[in-house]
Amino acid sequence: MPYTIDSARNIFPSTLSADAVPATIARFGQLSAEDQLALIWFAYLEMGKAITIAAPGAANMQFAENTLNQIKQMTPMEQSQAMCDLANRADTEVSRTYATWTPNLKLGFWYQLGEWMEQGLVAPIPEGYKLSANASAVLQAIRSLESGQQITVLRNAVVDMGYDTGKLGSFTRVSEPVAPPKSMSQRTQVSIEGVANSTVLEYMNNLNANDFDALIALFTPDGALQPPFRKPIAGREAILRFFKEECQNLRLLPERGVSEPAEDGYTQIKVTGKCQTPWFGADVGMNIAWRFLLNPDGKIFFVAIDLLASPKELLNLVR
Ligand code: 45D
Repeated sequence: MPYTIDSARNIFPSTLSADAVPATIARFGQLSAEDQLALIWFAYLEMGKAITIAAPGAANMQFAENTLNQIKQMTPMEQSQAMCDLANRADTEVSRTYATWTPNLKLGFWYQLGEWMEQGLVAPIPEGYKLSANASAVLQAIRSLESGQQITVLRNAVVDMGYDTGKLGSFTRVSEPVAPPKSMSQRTQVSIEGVANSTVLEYMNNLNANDFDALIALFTPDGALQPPFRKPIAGREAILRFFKEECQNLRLLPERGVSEPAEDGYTQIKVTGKCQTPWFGADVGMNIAWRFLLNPDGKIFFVAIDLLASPKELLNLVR
């Protein structure tokens, strides 16, 4: 029986992903907007002691600028309300605009608000704000996660805010500009212990070079990519858009892997290693698995990227 995207999702089923992340996000989502904002602010401050977040580039910020200035000009009460409205996914002008942004623009927007809150230009979380018991428990759960899982929880909290795009009707997505790929002389080549497959190596090298056109050519037209804790993104057009919107300047550091024949002349390859986001650079190495299913022509029919449960999983290469 030939593979479907659904059946492909089950290759290397013993891979343990970080279930604590979706579990924590689900608990977070049950809290009041005030608790959500305060909790994530406390978590953000605590993490900031150990890791440094990179300021977003100006090209990135220009799209959020109008909304940021609009908030800066509000009274402190209105500012707090606008932030709660975002967490509540309320139907407001700011929440509607926010909803049209890619994750990086949303993160950049909050980065700027955080700076302003610290500088006293935007209403801070009230001093001595007391978290509810549930919120304290969620904060404790976040503290116990490894840093790669912590920043994933934070990113998800930010991405989930704003008005529901499903209720927006037709709208234009707003994303940061796509920089040209790295020049050939600037590119690096990965090597992966146990894997010499050229498609997999080119996948890593092209993604590291932001060469999304060469990268998408490695996929079958009906291929799919499944990011951590998300449904598969299917088809070259959708995957290419995802690369341009969410994958600039990632650093993939694959370490080892295993390659074996699968049904119908397909090949399944699992690779483990680290991945760095431009937001935190080498401060945070996320433990990652890539689970590839290549068709008989060596094209990528499916690849899942999993955030691993623990560093121990980096050594789990069994079927
Ligand atoms: O006042 O092979 C709050 C793919 C509210 C592609 C805030 C991949 C309160 C294929 C929000 C707290 C992409 C899938 C303020 C690989 C408040 C592929 C501000 C994987 C001020 C490998 C909060 C890539 C702020 C991966 C500013 C796994 C929070 C990428 C900022 C993972 C949080 C990237 C930030 C991650 C989090 C990035 C910047 C997890 C960034 C996280």
